[in-house]
Amino acid sequence: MANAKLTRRRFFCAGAAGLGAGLMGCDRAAQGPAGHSVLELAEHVTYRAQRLLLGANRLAPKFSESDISPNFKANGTSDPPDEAYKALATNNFVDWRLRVDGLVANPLNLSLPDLRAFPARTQITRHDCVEGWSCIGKWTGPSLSEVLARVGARSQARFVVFYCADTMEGGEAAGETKTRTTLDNQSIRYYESLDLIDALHPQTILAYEMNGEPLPVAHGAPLRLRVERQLGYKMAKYLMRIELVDSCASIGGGRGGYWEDRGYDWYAGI
Ligand SMILES: Nc1nc2c(c(=O)[nH]1)N[C@H]1C(S)=C(S)[C@@H](COP(=O)(O)O)O[C@H]1N2
Ligand SMILES: [Mo]
Repeated sequence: MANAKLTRRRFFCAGAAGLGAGLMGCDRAAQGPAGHSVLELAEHVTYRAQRLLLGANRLAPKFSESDISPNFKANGTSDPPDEAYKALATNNFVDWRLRVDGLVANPLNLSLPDLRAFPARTQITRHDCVEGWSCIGKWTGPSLSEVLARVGARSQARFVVFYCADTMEGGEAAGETKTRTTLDNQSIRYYESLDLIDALHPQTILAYEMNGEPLPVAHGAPLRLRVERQLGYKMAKYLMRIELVDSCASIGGGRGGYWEDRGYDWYAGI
């Protein structure tokens, strides 16, 4: 298994040098979201090669209404412990806003009605979790590309970072609130990131509906990311903020996502 992976990576690395030359400058190909180590470079070249072989705009398979899973599993956080989130949920997310900022011309705070005013896209797709289960669901919401067009991404922007409401470690979830030092007090929330190729992909949407109903809390209310050609952990739930950046190195553990900081691949293409 390990050997096969290594061989595959070698093949991709070798292939990428030739295939990529005409499409991507070396400087660009050499930059992963997390920096410039040799390992990160290898991972980056691998995903670049996969994209070249599979096509950057390849669509994820679509399914029909009858394929929709009657019980879509909820995974990871299914009921955020954070008081601020609970207050928003109690009030039916009337006061919730999505902050969109960073390397943009016009930062915005978008309410749910603001998001519903964008052209909506509906897609029935299969969600594949790295743990080995899959479920099929129907998702509705604006294309991320429409929202990014509204804020006007600057040319330096290379990654889109998604910040979530749910504390994973060290915060209210741990049941401590008062007696910690400033450092301990930093609660770690779920976050994720995409490069612009996946961010602008037509099936990458900000979903406020699941199976024709407002997104339930267990699945990320009021808004979650759907990025249909990647594994489940990329699909950030409980979105609070989207930031355009030129590097993820200074965010969280620096590897582009909560699970990435704990060893998962940043590029989780399927
Ligand atoms: N904010 C947040 N987003 C998250 C998670 C999480 O724990 N918190 N878990 C991820 C994982 S591992 C999966 S498989 C999917 C699960 O989505 P679901 O609950 O709709 O099945 O959400 C992803 N997004
Ligand atoms: Mo997952």
